[in-house]
Amino acid sequence: MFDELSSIENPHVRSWLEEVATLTKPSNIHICDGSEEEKAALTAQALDAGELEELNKEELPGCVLHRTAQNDVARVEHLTFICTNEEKAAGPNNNWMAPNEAKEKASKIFDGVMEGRTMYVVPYVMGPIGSPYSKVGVEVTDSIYVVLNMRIMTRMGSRALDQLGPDSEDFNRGLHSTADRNPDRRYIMHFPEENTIWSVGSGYGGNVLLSKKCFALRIASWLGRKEGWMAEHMLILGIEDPEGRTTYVAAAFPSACGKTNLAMLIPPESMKGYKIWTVGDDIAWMHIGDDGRLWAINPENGFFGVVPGTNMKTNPNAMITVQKNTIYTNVVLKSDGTVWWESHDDPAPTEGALDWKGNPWTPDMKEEDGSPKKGAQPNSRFTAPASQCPSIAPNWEDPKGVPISAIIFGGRRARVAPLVYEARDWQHGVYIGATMASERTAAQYGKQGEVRRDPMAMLPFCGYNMADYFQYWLDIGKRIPNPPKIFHVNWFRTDEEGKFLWPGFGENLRVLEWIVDRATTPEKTENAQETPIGLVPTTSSINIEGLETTQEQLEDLLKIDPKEWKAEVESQNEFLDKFGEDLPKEIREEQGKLKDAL
Ligand code: OXD
Ligand code: MN
Repeated sequence: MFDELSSIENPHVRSWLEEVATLTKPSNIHICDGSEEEKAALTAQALDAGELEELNKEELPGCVLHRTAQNDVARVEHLTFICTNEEKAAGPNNNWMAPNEAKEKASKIFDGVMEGRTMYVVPYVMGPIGSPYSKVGVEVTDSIYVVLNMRIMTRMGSRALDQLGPDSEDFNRGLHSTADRNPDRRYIMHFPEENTIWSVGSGYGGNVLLSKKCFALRIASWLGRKEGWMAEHMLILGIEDPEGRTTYVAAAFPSACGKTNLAMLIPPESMKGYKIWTVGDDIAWMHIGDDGRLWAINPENGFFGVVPGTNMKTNPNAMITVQKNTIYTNVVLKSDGTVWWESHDDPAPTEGALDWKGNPWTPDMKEEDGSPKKGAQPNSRFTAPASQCPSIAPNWEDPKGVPISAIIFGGRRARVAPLVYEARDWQHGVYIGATMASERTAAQYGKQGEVRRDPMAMLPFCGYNMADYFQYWLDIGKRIPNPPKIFHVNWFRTDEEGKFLWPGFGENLRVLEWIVDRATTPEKTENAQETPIGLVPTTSSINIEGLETTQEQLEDLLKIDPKEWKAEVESQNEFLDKFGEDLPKEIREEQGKLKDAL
């Protein structure tokens, strides 16, 4: 029926594509091969259509700008659904819709949605080509912007169909249409029982690059539990010490808490001989290796990073990464064809610039409420190839991944959580991850000081009942003969006046140094002390030489205030109680131990 599809050998892929084409009724079908010629042709077409704008060829070779619709600039958690047969499988942490109801609802929007348009078929691999831990997906979309982003974020094209093989059914089926971008007809639906995703009505990355949050986290977390591995919202980095030994850690922080910056950290002057190797900045897929350790791959091929706040101080490696072959979304366009955003190293353009909406913009402009009018959308993004990052690990595409010695959880807390502490054991670590939280600050969104629980940074991304997810963490911990040590960090602790106590950025390596020391030399005991919340560094074991941080400030950074912690334990219940009887008893057990110790 669809001649273009006859070149696809795998009958399961072909019949699913026929089904999708029958529903969406495209005028053309294009099967992406991933070639340079294809990229050039699609880019030219998008430039012609005004979907992309070319940037300054000398300053930013191979870079383009895209502007989304103004009502379509972020992930939409309230329109994101887990569609399982049983409602309980989705849990109180997800919106649920019955699969039949979801398909009926979305089919009405998908019906004929590609009439007069081209349906792009994007086969892709998550993970290094040929890795036993990689997985194949096929995304169908009517957006060239999506195709070009997927080309950076995944290993896309013919090689994905080669990796899948002629008759495997093990691939993610992702259907996307930008449709009319009407928020009332926007749905991000996941069918984990069918390894399927339907996304309609949005053109924003997190909703439409189905490989990323939808497949690599929501669906993959489900598959991982079924198949005995873990899909986590974690960066992966290697810390090479002056002796040339590299230790790998994985770290989970809520969105917009600096994962990309930490993944690309540049050691401070005072720590010569150290080097940070970036393996991934957002997602880790982890398996138990033959040697009994936990091994991680980065399933992605690029970075989809938040732009504002990125500069030569916060993240020089990211700045270098985005100088070529990068898709910028919703940033300021300067008159010379280069780009700008809030807190860029260069001063704001005073003439001839266009804001993210495409309107003339100058930095003195004000919103109706008198606040400064931002030129770049606060969630504006860069999409850039990971291979361009100066700190990319030489082994980042090793099919077996890298061995993880430590898992680090973190949040943004003005008080309560110390700079760093270590879990006594895996079960205690799961409790620390399960009760992870971040405060919204004035500079962020929502009510200042409000605490949002975001267990393992997976609250928006866990594709099933989080009570079962905690249980899975507890269970898999017992199956890892040599599990990573678990830590918690907080770079954001403030003093009485609200000033940050810790310098952050490159200096965070001083904390990583302690973590590595703890994780790799368990026989050492003099560098940590037992407290009710876990093991906290002794004040002499965090190196503050050369910092302005005083010994008193370090003591404040490491202080455990029993009063604050008692309130913290109580406040955890508001979240934990949601899971009722399903919450693993071990979580309550750890909570009880903490309460008693306080
Ligand atoms: C992201 C997120 O885009 O976590 O990585 O929201
Ligand atoms: Mn993320």
